[in-house]
Amino acid sequence: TSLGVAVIGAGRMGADHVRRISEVTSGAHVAAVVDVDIDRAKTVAADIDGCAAYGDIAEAMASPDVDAVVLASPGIAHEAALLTAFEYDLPVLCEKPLTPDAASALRVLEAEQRLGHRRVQVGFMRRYDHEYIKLKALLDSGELGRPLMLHNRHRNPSCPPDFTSAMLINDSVTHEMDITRWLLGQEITSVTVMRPRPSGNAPEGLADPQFVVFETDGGALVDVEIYVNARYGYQVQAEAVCEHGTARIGDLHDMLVSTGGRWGGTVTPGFVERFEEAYDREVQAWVDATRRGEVTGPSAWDGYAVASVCEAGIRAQTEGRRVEVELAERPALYI
Ligand code: ISE
Repeated sequence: TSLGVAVIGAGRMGADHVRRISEVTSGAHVAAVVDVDIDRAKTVAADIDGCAAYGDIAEAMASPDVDAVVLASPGIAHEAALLTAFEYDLPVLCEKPLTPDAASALRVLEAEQRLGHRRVQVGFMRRYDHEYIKLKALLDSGELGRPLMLHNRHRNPSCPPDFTSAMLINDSVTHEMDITRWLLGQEITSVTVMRPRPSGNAPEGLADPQFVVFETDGGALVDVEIYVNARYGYQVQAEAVCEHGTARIGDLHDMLVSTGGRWGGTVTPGFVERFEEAYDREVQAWVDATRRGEVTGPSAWDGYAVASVCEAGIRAQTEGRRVEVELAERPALYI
């Protein structure tokens, strides 16, 4: 039988997941759309046969039509929604961040442990991008030897008007925190943040771009250039430098055109387009695992670990120094 999904949050990501589950994913349907703004929920639900709209999360979760939850509300609302989902023992695909800070993420971890089984997959969709998957397979094969350094570039054409200097770290670089831990199979132990004189494209007062350095417990060094007002498009690249070779992703062009004395391809306009296939694969993998009664993919532990690295990152940014990451011990449920 088809999995009945409640999508919580009818904003950009929520509406995109509603479309995806309805049109792309197999084995699932959107049974409910939930938003504090009930009119917004109704508008999104109206396009889907048999889909209910709710203003209240618990009410939606109590519905017999709801088997699982996609959580796409703002991060600040995640903790309460996750704890409610645990009460109903529902599987949740939780958009990043798990929660906005490490203390609340730890509370979620503890609640999931009390439940006794994993229920949460965190929406770090880069792990489902075919280029990152290839890079991880190559690194895991050992063919290039030990990874020494990882260079990352993360560029957005522009940022939302309310974007702050801290958000470059905890909204954007958060993806590199997860992908670094996943690619290398190592924890990040310290963060340093440096910044050049801000770009003239950036709104007044925003420290954009920034240059972030991670150290890891495996002795690797990782840098991230984050530039959220790069204008020309959305670009995410990574290069691993290993003992016996290097591997680089994110240059993929699906067509090269030569004309007028120049050659080139196109740059994707935003993350929805760049990672479209990754999102599709992520949601399909989540639905398939859920129907088998399993939970796979990035866990609440990964969400917590990234929240801890974010905290060190924000301190490193404001205090202008290298800050060590404080990480709790990894509970047995996540080993
Ligand atoms: C946004 O929240 C994302 O998740 C995108 O993947 C990232 O590129 C962007 O910088 C963030 O603001």
